[in-house]
Amino acid sequence: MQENSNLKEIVAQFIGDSKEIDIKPLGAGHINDSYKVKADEKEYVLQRINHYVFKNVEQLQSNILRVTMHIRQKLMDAKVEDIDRKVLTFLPTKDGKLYFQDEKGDYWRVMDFIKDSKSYDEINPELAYRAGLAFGEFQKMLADLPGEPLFETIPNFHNIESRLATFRESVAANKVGRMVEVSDLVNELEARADEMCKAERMHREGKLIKRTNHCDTKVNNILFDKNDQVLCVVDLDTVMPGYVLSDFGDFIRTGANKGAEDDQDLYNVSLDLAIFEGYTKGYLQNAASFLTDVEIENLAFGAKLLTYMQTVRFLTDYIDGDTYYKISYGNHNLVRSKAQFKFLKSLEENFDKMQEIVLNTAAKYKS
Ligand code: GN1
Ligand code: MG
Repeated sequence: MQENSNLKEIVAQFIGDSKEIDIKPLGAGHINDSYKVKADEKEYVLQRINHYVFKNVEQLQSNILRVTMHIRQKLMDAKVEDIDRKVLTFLPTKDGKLYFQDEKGDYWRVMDFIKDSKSYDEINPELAYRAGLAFGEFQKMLADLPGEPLFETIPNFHNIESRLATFRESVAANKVGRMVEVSDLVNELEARADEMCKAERMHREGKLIKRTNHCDTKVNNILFDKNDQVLCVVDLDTVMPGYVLSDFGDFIRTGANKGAEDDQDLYNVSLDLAIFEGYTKGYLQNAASFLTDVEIENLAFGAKLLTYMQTVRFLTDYIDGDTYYKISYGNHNLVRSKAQFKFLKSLEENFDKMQEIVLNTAAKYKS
């Protein structure tokens, strides 16, 4: 953790000097570092933006500003109460910028902390239903974002063809000699590669469109209030154009897994169909009206694709010697890869049921 006195100076760039200030680490993101700041009774979130991952912080923050302003306007138009807890508010620096770059070259931002909020790593079908409504609403609100499409804050972020190309380079380079351990898993992934590239093919053929997506719909990126009602969607770094099946799929990957993303006990890892059903119902209740048939028909595939993609990404990082994701122990990325692959197999076993749930639910909410 960064020296606290440094952090205080950084916070002062956004809120000026405070009489009393307390700064503690917050959350469990794999990329950025987050801190909770309490300064003279007000609470904030301070984040160091990982600029090795997000190479253009200016564009990143400009996306986030456009997205939060647009949502705020929608909430105001709809006369929603308590708007400050329903959309993130970023603070400008003394110089009017949305980030501060320190002398080491690190990038920082500050947002208001949303009071009395919590997030879950494990949820139940009712909460999944509410999360589905929230992500459906999020896409709906951003459907008419004016102006140019958002920047791709990470180019080809959810493009599996590009992820596989990188993966294959890492396999061939075998930089740290870990290939012997993982060759079976590599073969399993290669056996599915063609199927998984289906979305990119459909896009090229003009059949599958891109919309403004969240692109990190992890279950813990939804904030709930003390009565378990959804407040808002957070972690907007990757909001960018993408396929809706990606957002649907990433929630199922994280929210509908009976085990953890990095479960060491693969016995724990499998699909919870009731959560799948809850999320599908919430999501389609808000989204069925604007989705195309092709988008709907591929939502369940999205769950497989995003789980597959995450397996590929964790395994690539393991083979490269752990340069991207924060890890807590030596073979953490390998454990993550195996747990994700086990979840993929569970999705494959349940695929027909998932597809049936999606199609039946869509029929109910369409028109
Ligand atoms: C990263 O930092 P976090 O936990 O919000 C990653 C996601 C992955 C996720 C895996 C920018 O998200 O794409 O799905 O880890 N974010 C980036 O848990 O790579
Ligand atoms: Mg994230």
